[in-house]
Amino acid sequence: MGSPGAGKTTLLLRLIEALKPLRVGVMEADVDSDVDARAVAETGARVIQLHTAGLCHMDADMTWRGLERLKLDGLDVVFLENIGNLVCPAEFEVGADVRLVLLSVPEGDDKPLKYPLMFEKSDALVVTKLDALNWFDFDLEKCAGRARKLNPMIRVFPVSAKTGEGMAELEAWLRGRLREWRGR
Ligand SMILES: Nc1nc2c(ncn2[C@@H]2O[C@H](COP(=O)(O)OP(=O)(O)OP(=O)(O)O)[C@@H](O)[C@H]2O)c(=O)[nH]1
Ligand SMILES: [Mg+2]
Repeated sequence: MGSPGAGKTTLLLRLIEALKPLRVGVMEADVDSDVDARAVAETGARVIQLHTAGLCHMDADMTWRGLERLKLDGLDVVFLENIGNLVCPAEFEVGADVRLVLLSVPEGDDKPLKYPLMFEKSDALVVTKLDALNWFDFDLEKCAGRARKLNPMIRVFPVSAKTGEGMAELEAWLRGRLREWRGR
């Protein structure tokens, strides 16, 4: 989850490579177009594009139907990229085991104050576009503190999909979550 342009698809492209040999499936949800699904398809990952007919979020039923279309055989993990929006996607359960919210440096460190539900409902805050930190007044500590005040359990991962900074920590955490899930 995250605003339009926060870097969701770009991060996914990185994760698909980083998580190999795990086989990743992707469901791209958008109001229109299939540009994100096309970008993901170039990696060789199995991907489907979902259209929400103008809705600003996915819900559990739409996700379930998407999974039926994607087909789970041979996949180890499925990512759902929700509609770009910091409000609605937090309000609807999609049945995900792990929820990530992406907040990019140019958006500003005040977003947990303005869109609290998103940060309350997420397991991890991924601060993206870390390579842009020198050009914006983004205070990482303040941002993380604001998110933790809303959700003391939230994990914070500052990353740059461009330079790869911070990606190893996020990848390790995701692998750990997957192992936990398999051990259930
Ligand atoms: N500098 C920099 N740019 C990035 C980074 N990650 C993504 N971008 C750029 O940010 C823009 C938006 O990235 P996307 O991955 O399309 O964002 P998105 O969240 O999937 O956008 P929507 O699907 O439209 O909601 C693109 O121009 C990316 O190249 C990063 O780590 N650093
Ligand atoms: Mg996208």
